[in-house]
Amino acid sequence: MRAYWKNPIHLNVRDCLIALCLLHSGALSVHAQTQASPHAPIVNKVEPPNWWVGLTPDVMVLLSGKNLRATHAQCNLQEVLVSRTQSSINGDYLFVWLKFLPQLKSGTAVCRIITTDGETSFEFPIAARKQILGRNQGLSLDDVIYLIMPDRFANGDPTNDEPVEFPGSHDRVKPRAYHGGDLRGIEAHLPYLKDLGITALWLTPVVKNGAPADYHGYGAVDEYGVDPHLGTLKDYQELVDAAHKQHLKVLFDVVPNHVGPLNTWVKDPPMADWFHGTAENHLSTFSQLKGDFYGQPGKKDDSDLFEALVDPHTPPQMRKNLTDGWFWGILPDMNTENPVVSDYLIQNAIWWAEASGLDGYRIDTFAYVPRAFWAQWHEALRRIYPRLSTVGEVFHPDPTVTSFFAGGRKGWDGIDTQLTTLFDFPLYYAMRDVLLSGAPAGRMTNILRQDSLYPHPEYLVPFFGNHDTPRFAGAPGATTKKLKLAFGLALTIRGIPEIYYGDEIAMKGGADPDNRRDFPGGWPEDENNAFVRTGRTKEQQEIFEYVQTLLRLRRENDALRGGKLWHLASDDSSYVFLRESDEEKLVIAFHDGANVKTVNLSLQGTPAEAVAGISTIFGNGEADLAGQQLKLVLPAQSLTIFALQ
Ligand SMILES: [Ca+2]
Ligand SMILES: [Ca+2]
Repeated sequence: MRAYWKNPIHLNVRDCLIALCLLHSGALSVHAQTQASPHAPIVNKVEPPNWWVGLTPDVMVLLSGKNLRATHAQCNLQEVLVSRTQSSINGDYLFVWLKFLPQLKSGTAVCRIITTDGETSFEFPIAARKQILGRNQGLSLDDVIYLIMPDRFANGDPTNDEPVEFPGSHDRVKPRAYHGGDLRGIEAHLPYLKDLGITALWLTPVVKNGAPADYHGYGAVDEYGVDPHLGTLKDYQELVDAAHKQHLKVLFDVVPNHVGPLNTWVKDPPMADWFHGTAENHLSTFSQLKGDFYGQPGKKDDSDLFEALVDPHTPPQMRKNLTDGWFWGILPDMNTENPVVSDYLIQNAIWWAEASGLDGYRIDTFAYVPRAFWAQWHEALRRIYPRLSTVGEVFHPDPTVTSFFAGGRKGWDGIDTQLTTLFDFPLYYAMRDVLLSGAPAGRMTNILRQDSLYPHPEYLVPFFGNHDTPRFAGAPGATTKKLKLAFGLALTIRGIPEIYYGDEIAMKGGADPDNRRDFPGGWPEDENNAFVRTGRTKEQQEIFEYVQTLLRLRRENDALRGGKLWHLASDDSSYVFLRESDEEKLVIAFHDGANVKTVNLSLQGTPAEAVAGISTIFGNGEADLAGQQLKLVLPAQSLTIFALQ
């Protein structure tokens, strides 16, 4: 970027020297102020720290510091106008609304802040945008997502294991401490992920967190900084670039609902209504309604009662805990109804998209944020990044609940969230119930029949595990065969599947944090390195190859990716379905019973009625086609894929 000085009259000589020096060194963008008065203004932080030409017509800058009750603000670039400012009552914050004139070129604006007690300035670099090609791509039906918790995957840089500002935070023995995994570790293992066959990464949040137990990333203290345990912004940018070069996409885990309890905003918010409530006085997300409100006494699943959010008959008061409460009673809840908060969060998402080239957002705690915000947030992002995908977390077993949050049509409230798609939590619950608790296989068919509730069910994200659920392989009743069945279903059913890191090598573990163990081989001192074949146990290799083969079949067979799903048979122990594309028809036969099973079915009246032959392309099931009569012989606990000719 290039600096130029159209209006130097507002700068004194020292300001100019400091600014030029900083520009040359690429260092800090905040100047020390020049006055000696103890009441003189000080800027410690500028959010966003920079912006881009032609991205938006204006930007709202949040300055943090001291004595920022500005009487006047002006930038040295003629094309950057200060349209208004607003300081917090205590002077610790100043919002500066900048307007960009169309002729603005790249450069660094130096903006002066004048108060009754002195003046200071801050730098605001405005760069040309990078080539758009290959960035901000969005997901497609060809994608398979791989979820990584960066602290637990691979340690690519031992020097950041315990940053100076976080003494005592690193200890691999403690399940809730930082373990040293980082962004460079992920970059170093992209070839492993390519070899496995996934196409997109979802990393749990990379923003800076504050507590020694925040290795998971969901307690932000700086919305514009990469956590120093994980690396730097440059590391993140390089990771996204490296992923793109290898045709892998990257999803950013964004958390507009809340920040961490240690965020400085909690004790000193930029506005009185920055959060829903205060540290001393706030609601919690625990629903005030109990399960019996909807006839579910003794409700066992661990989801909140989102029914109240989708129910047109609940008065706002019955929904308030969920939308305005602090998550678990501890995570400060952003007041997205405040337009300044909303703008802050929207700009933050635009900034990460532009700064890194990321391809989409996984959106945390989606249901806990008022829906009007999501409409605004998506609209602002899509204006710039029309292809950007968003995947919402609505942790709930009922499709009538989850589908309410899907974008593409308005709900009873007149709002279209514009969310691209959702994680298929209802199918997750059904798959686990079927595979681990002996529920009938038809439970899954019962979920799939409700696909009509979604505008685009083909984009749903099926999965059987993530960072918030006990490891499948560690669950009671899990076996290698069961794990294979879980992969078999998740990777052949409709949608864009998600795989949780380490499930491909049968990593074990119970509930959080035991489900977030270190990937073996990610640390130089590890005894076994499961990233390479020679380091895997027989069981690990068996699962790895199973997943790898299924992912290869997905690449080779478009019916497995975007093909239409047709039920062929469903009962207590089996589910047989057809995936149909223009080019091909595949039959997938899932059988969870303890004995071999013969399934006889007629293809008459199905899209497969005119086929002439059938052959097994995956698994050990056998098929015999006589006219339109199909006979399948399915081994105990097996998944077979047949190609129809
Ligand atoms: Ca490290
Ligand atoms: Ca909320």
